[in-house]
Amino acid sequence: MVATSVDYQARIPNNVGLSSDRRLQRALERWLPNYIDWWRTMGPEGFQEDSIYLRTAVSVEKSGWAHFDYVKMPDYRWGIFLNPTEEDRKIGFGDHYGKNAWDQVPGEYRNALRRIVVTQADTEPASVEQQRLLGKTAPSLYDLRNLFQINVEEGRHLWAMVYLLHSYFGRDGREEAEELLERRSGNPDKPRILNVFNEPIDDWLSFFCFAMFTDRDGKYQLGALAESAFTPLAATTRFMLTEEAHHLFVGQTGVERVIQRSCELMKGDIDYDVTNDGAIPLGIIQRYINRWYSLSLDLFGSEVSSNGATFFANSLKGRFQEQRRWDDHVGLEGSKMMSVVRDGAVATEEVPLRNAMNEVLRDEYIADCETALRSWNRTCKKAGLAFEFTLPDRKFHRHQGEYAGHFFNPAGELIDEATFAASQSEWLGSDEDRSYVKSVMVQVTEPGQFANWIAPPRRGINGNPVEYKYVQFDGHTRD
Ligand code: BYC
Repeated sequence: MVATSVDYQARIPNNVGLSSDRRLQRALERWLPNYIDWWRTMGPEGFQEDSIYLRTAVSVEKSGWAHFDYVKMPDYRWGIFLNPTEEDRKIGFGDHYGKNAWDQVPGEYRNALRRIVVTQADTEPASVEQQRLLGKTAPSLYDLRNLFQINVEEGRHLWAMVYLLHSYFGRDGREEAEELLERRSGNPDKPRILNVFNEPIDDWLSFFCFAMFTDRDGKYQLGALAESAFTPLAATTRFMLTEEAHHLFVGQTGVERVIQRSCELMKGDIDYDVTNDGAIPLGIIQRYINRWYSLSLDLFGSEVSSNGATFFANSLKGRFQEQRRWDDHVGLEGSKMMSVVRDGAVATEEVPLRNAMNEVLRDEYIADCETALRSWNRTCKKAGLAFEFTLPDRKFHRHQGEYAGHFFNPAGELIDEATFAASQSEWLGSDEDRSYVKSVMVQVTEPGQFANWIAPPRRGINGNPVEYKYVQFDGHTRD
């Protein structure tokens, strides 16, 4: 067992017995002020002295793990929590299948595991940086609070990964932890590691698409790491997944509320132009979906990946819900048919299963995204509008892996660069689309009121009404 009972009174709340490991405790307490400095400079701009109605993790029990109250963000209790794991945990996949799981990092896998932890860790502060200006244009107090909830929890996920680095990777781990606070989203000299985390998120439709599509990659990556033979990583990511569900909810329902509002204004007339009312046309929403979905597909890595094969073989990273969904956990037998580009045409090739692990995970992700699309399309149908949102083909607009460097239309047909360039704005949004969306982003701070481009949610947070005062501007920092 890695987890102990929760010590919530400690400077760093935790259930990892921090008070009994003075060296680690001191190292993390030294990291804490650097983290707070980073939060104050790179976290949400303004609002730091305001009281936000936030959920804080206080326990790892399934019921009652969270506490809701008003908190000033810099005072948020960023803690380290691991889900308890079974006493006699066995390895569930790969070459070490069936052997005892590891409480320490095996020397031969140290570099690979550190790389996985650092890559995961890097996304967390990156997303906070990407979203730092959004508060100034929040469409309601409800949405403003949800943004900050996500931001503080991404901060806590960084803590979770930094705990692993400090605790299990010695001096290298401590150096990596420092660097996590030094890289900056979008900075050409010291960018974040994965491509999407360097893309600006400067309007709320982008934010909702990011929480829908990019956070959903997080669900699958964390799910795969939750299977790891390295128990501390599995236990940490399992608890992160508990928090992650809310982020996906914000994304999926956020996009849905934008669609719903436009549909309401269209009153069944597919030709009605909702820009008359400052709402967002369905065509623009589709283009934003195309962009954020295709960017997020890149996060699964190459279709054919020897790294992916090694991670699986070494029992470091499994498949999503490996135990529940798969029978063969060794993966030496099967194969996967994959579309590849050969001699200027798309061909099908058979790839050994282990080399296709990134693609296996991407398949699960795509199926999950399709479910959300069906729900959005029901919203259009209910409003009597013959409009269907679609996901572009997985080969469209890719920058990593097999399809990078080639050009595809959203239907997945190989095209030449000039044809792609000619239709790029129609598929991925134009400067005009983006400046229009930005132009309707106005800050609304009256409890229960919403900007005209978004419908209110069905219900409020934690049993409170939608018109609850989710943010109190004690600090008068909202402008
Ligand atoms: N951008 O075989 P390859 C989340 C690199 S999101 C830039 O293709 P591999 C969150 C790769 O590192 C979840 N580089 O792929 C969401 C490798 O580099 P090196 C984050 C990329 O190794 C919202 C090279 O290309 N978690 O939590 O299987 C808000 C060739 O490698 C990209 C994780 O990612 C890219 N998109 O990598 C907040 C889990 N893709 O070694 C949070 C940990 C690949 O040649 N990461 N490369 O220098 C991993 O498991 C793997 O590293 C990857 C795939 C999934 C990224």
